[in-house]
Amino acid sequence: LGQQGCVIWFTGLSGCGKSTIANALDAMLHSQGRASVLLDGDNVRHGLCAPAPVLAPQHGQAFADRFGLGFGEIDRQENIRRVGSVAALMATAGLITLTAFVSPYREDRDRARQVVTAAGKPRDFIEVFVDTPLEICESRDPKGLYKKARAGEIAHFTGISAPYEPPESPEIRLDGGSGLSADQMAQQVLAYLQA
Ligand code: GGZ
Repeated sequence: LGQQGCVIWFTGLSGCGKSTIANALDAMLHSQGRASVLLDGDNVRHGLCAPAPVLAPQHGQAFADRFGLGFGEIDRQENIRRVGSVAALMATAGLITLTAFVSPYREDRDRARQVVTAAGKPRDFIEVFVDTPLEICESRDPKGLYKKARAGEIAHFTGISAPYEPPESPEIRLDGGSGLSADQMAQQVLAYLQA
């Protein structure tokens, strides 16, 4: 009865393709009648982890300074902690939970893995490293963020002025430099899930 939940944790640089691949996988799962949900920077960072400028009008500066998240190391740590915790709850409820965050720190991803597997089984956390070379991500630059980061207009930008720690043993590594489409890479993840 029902389906077993799990967390499929995408990690990689800004512009590596993780959101696009996760969206494609989400659509494939839906078309198979499976209950899935996608958490990514675009939805979570405007709500659960809204930044200080968003929170300040409603809650005041003191509240925003305490709970609003940016991109410094501690802020990312807290972003990933919240996402890991919510993802564990969703997986426990039976959802195939896809998360697409840069999640640059190994320790934070490992902690998310612990939270998810403590609530379920070891195989419930599937780390997917979208391994796209920085030069490719930077050449895409859909939001012009790399350009701004190079110009020093954005601080702590992953790959430019902040670190990215690649996973050492992800369940799945997708080669973002291979020329495969997002759909093809989503298929690779789907094949893993089906196996
Ligand atoms: C990295 C940043 C930054 C900095 C804004 N560094 O390409 P995008 O735009 O859509 O994806 C990036 C997103 C990263 O948010 P996450 O919540 O995934 O980050 S983390 O997991 O590290 O907490 C990028 C945009 O936000 N962005 N400033 N300084 N990416």
